[in-house]
Amino acid sequence: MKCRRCRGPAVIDIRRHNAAFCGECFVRHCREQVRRAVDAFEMIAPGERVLMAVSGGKDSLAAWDILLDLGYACDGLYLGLGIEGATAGHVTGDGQQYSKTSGEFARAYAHTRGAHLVEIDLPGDVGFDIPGAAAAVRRAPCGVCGLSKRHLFNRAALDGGYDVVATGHNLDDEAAVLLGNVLRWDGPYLGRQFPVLPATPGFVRKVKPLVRLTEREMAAYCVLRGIDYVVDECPMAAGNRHLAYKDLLNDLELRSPGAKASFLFSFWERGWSHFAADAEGERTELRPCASCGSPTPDEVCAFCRLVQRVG
Ligand code: Q46
Ligand code: ZN
Repeated sequence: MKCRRCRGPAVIDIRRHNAAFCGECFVRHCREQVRRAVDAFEMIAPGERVLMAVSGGKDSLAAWDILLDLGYACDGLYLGLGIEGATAGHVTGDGQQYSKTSGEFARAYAHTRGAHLVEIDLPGDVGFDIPGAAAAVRRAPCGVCGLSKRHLFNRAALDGGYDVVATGHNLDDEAAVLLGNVLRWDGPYLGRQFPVLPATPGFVRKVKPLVRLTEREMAAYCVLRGIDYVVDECPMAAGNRHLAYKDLLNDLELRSPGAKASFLFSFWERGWSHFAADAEGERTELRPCASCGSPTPDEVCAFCRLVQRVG
């Protein structure tokens, strides 16, 4: 197996591109894929400040590394979720240290790279952890977690004067979400599934620079670049429907290399625009949350309601 670019010995092959790469050329290839995604979807304009949401996992640390190498002014944001075994039944022995360990990886990367990491600790700064809040409001942990992340990422970006929040969602994540949305033909969700969500009053732009790269490629990238990351999945993800969709898509990809990328990118090229109006139609009058001031259709925003109910 030879590298497509330099003809040296290859270390990774990518069947959907029908190509193999040596370590150095693979790192270049990953940067190129991010550059193409950023350009094609107009994710980041020159001079804008980016806040990269890092979990300590491979995807977000790789994305941060690549954005820095591409020359973007990009700080990291780590949100401590307090997933350390607070609720019996959800968390296994291995998962008890999840948030602690993932925070250490995020800090270690920032330190070696000399990059700035903004930190928010849910238990310390807001007063609850994800397992505890989920139990208190009798909702699935991932629902409570997603709501908290959306709110706090946006707040941190506004407070810090950032133009864009970037997240580490990769091609596998997006294809799995798309499959779920298509199985239900969920118009509003399909209309909102795009690599860029434009800024609206009170909300900064949100972008997904890794949409052209897979999980496997991001793991290889981190190994080749010497980036240490938390290998365990979040213990709350077990039983998550998206994991089943990922397995299905991986089976399909084995039989038909390129099927996953084609499913996702054809949707953005030809399908998405048909649903954009569904997402628009959902938008109602917004007013400032009585508690935090974020735009919301209700008296108090969903996050502040959560804080009130749990507190
Ligand atoms: S961190 Fe949060 Fe994920 Fe863990 S609790 Fe669920 S949503 S699985 S990306
Ligand atoms: Zn090469």
